[in-house]
Amino acid sequence: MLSRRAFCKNIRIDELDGIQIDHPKFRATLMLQGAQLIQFYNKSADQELLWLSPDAEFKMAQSIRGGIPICWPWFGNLDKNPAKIQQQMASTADDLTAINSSAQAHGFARSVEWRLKSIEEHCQRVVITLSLNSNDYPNMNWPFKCEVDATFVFSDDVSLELTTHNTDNNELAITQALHTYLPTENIQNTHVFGLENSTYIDALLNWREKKQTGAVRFNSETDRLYFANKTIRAVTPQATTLIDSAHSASCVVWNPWIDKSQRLSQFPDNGYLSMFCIETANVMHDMKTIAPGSKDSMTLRLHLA
Ligand code: TA6
Repeated sequence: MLSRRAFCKNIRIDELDGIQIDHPKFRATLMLQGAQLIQFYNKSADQELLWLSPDAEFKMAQSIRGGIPICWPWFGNLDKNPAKIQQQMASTADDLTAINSSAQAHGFARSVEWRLKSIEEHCQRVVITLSLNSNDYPNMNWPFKCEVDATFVFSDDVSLELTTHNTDNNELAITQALHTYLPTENIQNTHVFGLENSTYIDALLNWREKKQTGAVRFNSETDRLYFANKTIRAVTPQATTLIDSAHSASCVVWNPWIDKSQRLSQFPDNGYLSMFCIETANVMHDMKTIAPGSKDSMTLRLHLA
């Protein structure tokens, strides 16, 4: 772990280690488990760009509710993924049934500890890379050798580049998402622009395909996989956040609303009023197939308008 640096210091919250960065432009908290950014505060704008559940727990092998969980090497429930993703995990139909029932939602990267690969501190920005490799998850019956890097560039804004390096001799298929939790002072006065006229799969309507008309608004449980790759503008009463992505042509929009809020772990019953998720992704047919020895990246940039 780090020795004391200009802006970065080691922290521990309950069972988990992390890095706290206090820079003239921003403050951020990055946990080693899951390479999970749980807080980013823009000092000049006096704005928190991420939402962290007030009931968040910091326990080994359990994803933290909030910030930007990294969903990898699959998104959501394995059995809702393309056949290629599922078949990588199992050679027979029986194995597949067994795997689908036991595989954790959103993959395992968010519940294992990543290693600190590098830190660069500059007067205008701080760059931190955490990495995960096959030796870090031996008991996840993930049959591939690969190295994953999560590179964060912090300044007035924050970018995250997730790079998968296939170091195996076989082709690797993944789905993935940066499951970004955003804050709002009023979910019913929150609008998401940039997805107009795009196609989406509605996970609450039997995964039926639909078309978005106008801005996305929230007045009930919302769980949609959009296929679009434009800048997304999330407008809340307190701020407008721009979400730019690269090498991603899909994005998940989610709010649990009342009933699901009561079933979710680490989530207050009224949590749905103060958060929503816009998840930069490669899901469904936007999955990535990586040849042996090749690399593939997906990038997210969060900034205030
Ligand atoms: O991204 C939306 C979603 O797949 C929802 O269906 C909901 O399950 C959410 O992710 C949170 O999942 P988690 O496993 O973090 O509770």
